[in-house]
Amino acid sequence: ADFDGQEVLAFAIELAKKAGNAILQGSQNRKAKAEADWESLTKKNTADLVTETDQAVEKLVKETIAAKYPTHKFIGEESWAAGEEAKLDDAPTWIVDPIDGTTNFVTGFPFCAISIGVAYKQRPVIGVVYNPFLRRLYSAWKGNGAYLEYLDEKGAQIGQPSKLPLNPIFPLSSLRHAVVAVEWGSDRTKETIEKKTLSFARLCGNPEEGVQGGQFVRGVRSIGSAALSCCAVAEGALDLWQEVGCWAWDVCAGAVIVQEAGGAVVGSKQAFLSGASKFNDVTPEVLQGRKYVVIRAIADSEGEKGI
Ligand code: LIP
Repeated sequence: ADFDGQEVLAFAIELAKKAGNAILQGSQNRKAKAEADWESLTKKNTADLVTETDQAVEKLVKETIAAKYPTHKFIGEESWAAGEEAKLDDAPTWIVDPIDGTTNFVTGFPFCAISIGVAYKQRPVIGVVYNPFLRRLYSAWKGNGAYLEYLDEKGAQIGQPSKLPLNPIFPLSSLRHAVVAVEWGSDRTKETIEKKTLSFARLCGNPEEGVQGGQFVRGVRSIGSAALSCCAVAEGALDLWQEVGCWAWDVCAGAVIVQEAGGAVVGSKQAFLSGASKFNDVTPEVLQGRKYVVIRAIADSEGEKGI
């Protein structure tokens, strides 16, 4: 076969550990550096950052992949920012965010990760997300389950059992019992922020309906990393995550992990219109659509009321 999923997964896991170490190294003094020179970190605006570490880690990952799999394609956040095209075709394509949660990385909020996804025939099939600060490594291969490993400082597994299968025990029965993550993103135009504020307000509650009758969710979070939000849904730590405006490299790996843990990934438009679980196919349009809802399996049709 031209694509050996098991081998690619094992390689991606080792690569994520290597990249994780580089991220940890790069985190020394990152804040002092940032305070000294915010301008040089800014991409499209002050809410959109890139650091030397993002670029160095992407280079490391890209070169290591090219040496092992010269025929595979590569789409990366920083390569794209530097002008490379990000076209998805049927070839195995690595879709990588060297540091997902760059703002967290700079400020030291320990929720950032290297996100390594692989799409084959335009569908995400391998996902590895590693948070080197909390030493949690999530991995999945389409059709073969999703796992969480806790690592020690040398990258070896710890704990008993050290590799947990991710399989949310019970599906979400109602949005009223849900802890939902949403993001403000880096697009701060009036139109976008107004729309997002409105949907956050709808999620949090309708004051006219009162506390008892309202449809509001139990809790709202924003953790600042799309990849880790997907993994949190896979773990059952979050019930739903929604974002408009992030990119394929933020979600490719997380999408496989969530699906293999029994959750669903859908484009925002489809979400809740006919039951998210019916759309659990990450088509190229969903992957590149920049609007995502990631959700634990829904137990009943409550979701059809929309959010
Ligand atoms: C970021 C995300 C974050 C999201 C931003 C951005 P970066 O990725 O993971 O959750 O709100 O839109 O895409 O820039 O830190 O790699």
